[in-house]
Amino acid sequence: MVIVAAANANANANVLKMEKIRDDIQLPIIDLLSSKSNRSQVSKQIVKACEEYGFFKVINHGVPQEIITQMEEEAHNFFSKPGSEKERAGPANPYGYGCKNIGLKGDMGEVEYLLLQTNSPFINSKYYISQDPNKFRCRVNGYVEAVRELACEVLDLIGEGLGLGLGFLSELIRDVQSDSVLRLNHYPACCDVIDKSASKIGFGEHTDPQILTLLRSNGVEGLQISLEEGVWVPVNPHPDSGFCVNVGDVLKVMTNERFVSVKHRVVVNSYKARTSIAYFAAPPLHATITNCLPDKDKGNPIYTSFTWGDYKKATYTCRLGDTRLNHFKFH
Ligand code: GA4
Repeated sequence: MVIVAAANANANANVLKMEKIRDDIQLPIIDLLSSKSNRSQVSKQIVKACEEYGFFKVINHGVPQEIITQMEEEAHNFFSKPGSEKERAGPANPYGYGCKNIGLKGDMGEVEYLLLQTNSPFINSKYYISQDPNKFRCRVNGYVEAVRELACEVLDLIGEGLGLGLGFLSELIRDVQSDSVLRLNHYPACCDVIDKSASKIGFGEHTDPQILTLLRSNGVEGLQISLEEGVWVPVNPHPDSGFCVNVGDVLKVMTNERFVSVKHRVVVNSYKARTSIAYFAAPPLHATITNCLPDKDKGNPIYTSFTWGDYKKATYTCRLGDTRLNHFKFH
């Protein structure tokens, strides 16, 4: 374990606090190929990972490499454009291009990004996003369809492990009105970081509001998760080019806190730029979010019922690092 004095995870604050870095903890790796022969075992492994870490990696995920490569190429082409051209796709309000500003409440980080709605086929076809908007749109749609399938498979395995009805969770994101989002992030290499421990914050600590997140990176480290306050576990990119999957706040509520949605952040400490692509699987705005565990496991509900639209609105009125779910707790 390494102890470092680091800038507060909130990139706006100039506070130094002691942090512990645990690089001895490894996230569970789930081989989805083995679910073909032993589905119930894999579903148990995933449920356990969601309970203990809220994070896990998947390999043999079935998303074709060609689709991934094409999406990565589009991300690379976009971030290589001159700033003035990228700015034309902004501001991210909440969709579009953003540089350093995160959300609507003044959070900042060493990141530029493109936030795309996945259920609106026309919004991603602007020429300032790509010289060839049709190709861009096709590739984004191809990637979104493939990762949605993967998210559905993971949610079906979770549903089986929890004893929920067939397709109960996955149909929320298969819905044509699903409010899922695709995010392309680019963390430029921070050459002014001399001391490796004095990390700059690329994206400050937060939980993801949605159901499930599927993340890929270009193999450059930076993602860290916090399993306990002030302790950060680096998530090293998997050599088998897998996806990192994490539980969002909505799934935490639906499982009445049996699953954890864990705070994570990205630090910029490398001479190599990090690019990542995140798919945030969300329900339709009108979907009601409530404890959905079978009666025998239900327990006393911790949260009030709310719609995804209510919760999304609340997330945008909060700062990045706020524990937004507290507003929806029974007192
Ligand atoms: C975190 C997860 C997703 O990246 C995101 C982010 C969103 C944004 O960047 O616009 C938020 C953040 C995220 C949570 C709190 C609010 C909203 C920035 C922010 C300060 C797209 C999302 O859905 O919530």
